[in-house]
Amino acid sequence: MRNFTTVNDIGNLQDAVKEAFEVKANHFAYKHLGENKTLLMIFFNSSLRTRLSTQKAALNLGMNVIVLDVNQGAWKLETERGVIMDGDKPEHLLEAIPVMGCYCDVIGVRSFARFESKQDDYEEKIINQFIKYSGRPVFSMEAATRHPLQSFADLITIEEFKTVERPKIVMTWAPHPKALPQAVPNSFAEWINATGYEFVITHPKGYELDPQFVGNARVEYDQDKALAGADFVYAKNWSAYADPNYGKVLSQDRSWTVTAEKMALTNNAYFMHCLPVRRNMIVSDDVIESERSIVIPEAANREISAQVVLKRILEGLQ
Ligand code: AN0
Ligand code: CP
Repeated sequence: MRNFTTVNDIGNLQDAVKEAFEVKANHFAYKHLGENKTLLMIFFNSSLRTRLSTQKAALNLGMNVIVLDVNQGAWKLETERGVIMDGDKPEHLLEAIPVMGCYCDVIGVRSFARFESKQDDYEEKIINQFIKYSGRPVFSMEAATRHPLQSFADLITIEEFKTVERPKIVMTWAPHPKALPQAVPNSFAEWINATGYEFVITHPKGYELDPQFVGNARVEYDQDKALAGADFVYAKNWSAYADPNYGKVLSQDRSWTVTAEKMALTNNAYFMHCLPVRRNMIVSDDVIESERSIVIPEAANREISAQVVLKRILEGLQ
């Protein structure tokens, strides 16, 4: 594997999940693969899980790790070409990227949607420049439109907990006070569509996702109907995708919060969320604390998804 930004980069999903279970059974089986190789993790945005789990995965593989928080201590970066740089940004991404590439073997990038230009976000302008100009394999730690390490961990978790061959998975929008990217729901949809499981997406009108991610999923505007018989409930907030409201919060309707009443409509479903989660906005305290909440094993699997991806990238470098 060279770069990892979408489900297409992972190849056969069953093989990837099998490899994940092997890695999980023995975290240190490949501890020499990363010897004398350096991972550089670049964060344009905050992170708890991605930061820790990806570092841990790299350490399990024997890699050295450097972490750069671009907004804390590095020069502010201009990202547009042609700008007269007389403002507050002393360095251009077009120098910064190849320079960063000089000091490492593999690069992970976190760069959320900025909501300044839908076209720039959906063309993945930032991470694609890393791929083009760094000279190194690049993987997404959540880019503008996708969060594939999260979706891979979500799939591993579903495979661990499912009790039927073809579970019903419901992804529900839930309210949040601030505008969040569509990356997590886009990516989750892309990965679940690739499994062929029964998949329903539910959200208020106006929160339709990009059709390329919705794919063959059933869209149901009535949350109660969507939840009926669900085996897994995947909650997430996202901002509007459709024009003219791209990146806007259209509703904070708390009747969409995942409560015990809502979970009672399901087939005793497991509750999932990528975290961080705002309690009593997205999900009630009792649901996230319940026995059916698998948010912690889901987060634990972030180490596994990152390790499979890093392992495959390192194998490509041998
Ligand atoms: C981010 C998002 O919704 O994309 C990261 C989730 C992993 N969430 C927040 O900014 C709260
Ligand atoms: N789920 C996830 O990516 O969490 P962080 O934003 O804390 O990395």
